[in-house]
Amino acid sequence: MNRILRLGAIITLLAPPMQAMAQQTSAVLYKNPQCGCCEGYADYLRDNGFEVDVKPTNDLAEISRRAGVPEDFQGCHVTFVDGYVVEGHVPVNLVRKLLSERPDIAGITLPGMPMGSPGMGGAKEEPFKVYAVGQDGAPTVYATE
Ligand SMILES: [Cu+2]
Repeated sequence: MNRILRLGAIITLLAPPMQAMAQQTSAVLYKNPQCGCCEGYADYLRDNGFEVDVKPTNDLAEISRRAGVPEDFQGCHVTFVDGYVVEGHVPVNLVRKLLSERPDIAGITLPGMPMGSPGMGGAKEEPFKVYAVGQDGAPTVYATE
């Protein structure tokens, strides 16, 4: 009896961390069928512990626009993660910041395909300007790095 109780206590203690370890943050990434750097970004997220479902589509601009990312601020792929939209080659520390702080915005975007950004390759030429989208009014700078 005593032993069973103790075993129960051990299982109760162990259960929450084991669950947390098993739960990866899952993401859905839409990309143009031909886009290679988009696959690079999906792999980058996977390397950083995300579970990524890649969905090729020819309606990328429309999906992004509907998610709250204006045309001028779009990247080459759009990722939906934990209730937010993450557009383009956004560095993962900013994705984590977004998901932990949970601001009242639709998400963040790194417009275009800046050289040296995650999944793009090449040498970084200038600081990455990541914008917050889906608030009232135009996108604002979320972070520069
Ligand atoms: Cu790209």
